[in-house]
Amino acid sequence: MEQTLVIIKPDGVARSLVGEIISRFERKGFKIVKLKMLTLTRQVADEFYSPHRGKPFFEDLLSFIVSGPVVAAILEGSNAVDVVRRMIGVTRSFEAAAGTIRGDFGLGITDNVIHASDSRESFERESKIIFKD
Ligand code: FUP
Repeated sequence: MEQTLVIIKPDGVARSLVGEIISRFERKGFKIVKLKMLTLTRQVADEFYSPHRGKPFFEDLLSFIVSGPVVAAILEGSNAVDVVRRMIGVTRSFEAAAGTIRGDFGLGITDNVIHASDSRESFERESKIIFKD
């Protein structure tokens, strides 16, 4: 069965959306395999977002993701990567479709409520960084 990683970002946690968001994944049929709250260090954040190094928004992205606790989960279910990406909506929350997590709960780009792995390869890389154990 396929797995994917989601991270409820500092804005989602600060706005008390953790239960709502996790509940959506449970109701959809995903199994929660791992779940934890943590605050990323700058070093871990830099590694996590390394594919974006050098982009104009990289510094703002790092500052934002370390600004407060996040909730990370590994979800398991059929076609988890693609299904969860559809459930979160497009990057720019103000353009995300109603019914998606970003579409229903956000307006921002950097502060867009949730991260989800965009491929099996990203999941393998990202989950090793976030769940080191
Ligand atoms: P996504 O896969 O939808 O999370 O989006 P990307 O991988 O393209 O971008 C990763 C993160 O960088 C986004 F969640 C938000 C941030 N970002 C910006 O802050 N500005 C941009 O112009 C693009 C992305």
